[in-house]
Amino acid sequence: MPDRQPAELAVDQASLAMLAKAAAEGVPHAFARADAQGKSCTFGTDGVCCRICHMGPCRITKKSLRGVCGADADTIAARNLLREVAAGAAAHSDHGRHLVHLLKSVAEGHGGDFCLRDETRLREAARAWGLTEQGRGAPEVARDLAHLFKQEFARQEGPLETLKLAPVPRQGVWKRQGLAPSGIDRSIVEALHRTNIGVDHDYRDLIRTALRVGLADGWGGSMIATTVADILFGTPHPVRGSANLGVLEEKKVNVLVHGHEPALTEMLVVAARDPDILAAARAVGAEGVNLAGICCTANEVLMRHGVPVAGNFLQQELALVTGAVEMMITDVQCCMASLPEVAKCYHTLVVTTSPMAKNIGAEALDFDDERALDCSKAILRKAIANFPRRDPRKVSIPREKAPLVAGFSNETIFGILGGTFRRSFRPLNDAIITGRVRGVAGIVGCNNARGKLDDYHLTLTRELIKRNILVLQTGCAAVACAKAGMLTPEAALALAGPSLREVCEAVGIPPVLHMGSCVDNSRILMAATYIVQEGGLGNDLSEVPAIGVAPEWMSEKAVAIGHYFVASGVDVILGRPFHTAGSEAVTRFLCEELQGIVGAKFHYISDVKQAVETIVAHLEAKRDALGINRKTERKLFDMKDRRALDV
Ligand code: SF4
Ligand code: MSK
Repeated sequence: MPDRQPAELAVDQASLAMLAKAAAEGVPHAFARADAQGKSCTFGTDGVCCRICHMGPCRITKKSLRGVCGADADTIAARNLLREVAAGAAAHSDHGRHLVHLLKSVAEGHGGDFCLRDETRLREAARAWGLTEQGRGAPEVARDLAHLFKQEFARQEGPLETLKLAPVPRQGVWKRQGLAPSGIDRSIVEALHRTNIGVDHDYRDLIRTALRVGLADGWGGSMIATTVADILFGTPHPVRGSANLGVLEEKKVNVLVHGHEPALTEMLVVAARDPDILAAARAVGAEGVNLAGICCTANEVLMRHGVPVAGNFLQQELALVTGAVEMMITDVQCCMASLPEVAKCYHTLVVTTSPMAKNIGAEALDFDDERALDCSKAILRKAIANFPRRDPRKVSIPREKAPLVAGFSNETIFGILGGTFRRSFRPLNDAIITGRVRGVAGIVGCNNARGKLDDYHLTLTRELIKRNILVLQTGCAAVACAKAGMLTPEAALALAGPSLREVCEAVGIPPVLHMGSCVDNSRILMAATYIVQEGGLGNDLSEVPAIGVAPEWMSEKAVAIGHYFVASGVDVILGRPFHTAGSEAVTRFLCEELQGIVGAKFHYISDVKQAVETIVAHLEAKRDALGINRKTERKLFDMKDRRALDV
């Protein structure tokens, strides 16, 4: 059991109750394992342990300043960081690739139960990527778009087409600095090549490569994943939902979806409402099937269907501790290896549906895109058959669940701000220019078992909206705020500063906007781009009063996200540092010198108060540079002035 006191582990009562239950029932979990790990090895934390070849592992110490091959702390720390970025970019981008394959299948008429749900988004995307769509059928356009996207993965020469979505001056920075990536796959492969023993030893070059790979993720793989998901499953619009472990239902068959890929889950949503499935549930004494989610698969189906969210990353085991989950369906990314072990303490079945994400103790189920609905029904029938095995003595579902509003895609924000016929970001730009909104903060990323679940996310979000800063969120950060009730317009407006509240009430948006899953950080890139394109707030992303924050991050994907934000000209605050402390040069390059290369840099800030001060100072400095903080004197015109007007 954890060494830390319960109050040091989590903020929300539901998690604390399940941690207490787990302790009483001897169920393992991440918080206890984090404490059992003890203090992390400083060679690893400092990034100066190298396992790249078998003359090592080598560790850099005061006595031994180089590894066997001669690599020093700077090379080793930068190589390790680049490998993390490559792995994170690979995860997001492979997710995008799977969706592109599905788009192609649907366009060619063998996508089974899937369809092109959002033709408007399809045509907009086709135009954005320079394809002709007018006068052509949707399947034909979709086939061409799928082909173009596949080429983006395979491209061997020239920059990614998708970079053209960025503001032109930013494209110029990438070109001048040699940061524009070619094919997504090629960028990742090159990163692995460069970090082999005996290749790239210049930490500056390695970090520049990390920025390039990050761009291949953010503007490439992730952008493609978001776009195709919208085309296939629908672009999100505001939708009501609820979050926290209290969404589980005592009288229903509880099925949790967990991971990141939305395709199967889309069909599970349909299958869970099927009359045959409901009848099967009733036949075993349940009142129905309750589908809920964990992590970003949850965010995907929340954004599109209002499916309730049971929790974020660190609640995946705690959800099973309720004893009320018949089945957890995992796909890819962030699904803990421990799930089958926790499930064994109850009656829960853990199944995997991705051929690349198997787990000992979990049943691997086939999921065939062409028979998606049938597969989904078969999976649900298995969960239903497990309901009679539930042990009522072990069931305890926390009462906590909070209402929320999610679904803020850019397409929706355009509509809300400008109306159907004059879709525009103008009201937001005007609010920033007049100072009623001081700027925009994207608060994103994971939970980390080394810290206190949700604490940094919630404190930071509260403090920023109080200071009239609009907050955009994705991933587990958004779920943290959802659980705290901060994703309802009413609650968040009550916490917002007076001028932010006034703007939000006038245009009809909440001060904290849930924009989706972790691949949907691409939506935040595009939001910043639309602000630039709307005019009045600079010509490049680096001029916009905006900042990215990953308070409780843990995943390599977050490392990649940080790099594409910074490479796009947006500063990033990390609540815990990268593993680079063993190299002053690498840390200085990331946290100071990148400013001169891409116009943005990283900040390592573990103290939330300091983060708030840094964010406010950063946004105000951007405002000063734009000249929008200057007070212009109001002059009342008299008749003489009016006559002098040359109209
Ligand atoms: Fe050691 Fe160099 Fe091999 Fe790394 S690459 S393990 S530093 S010899
Ligand atoms: S799920 S990557 S813990 S945000 Fe996207 Fe959450 Fe981070 Fe996984």
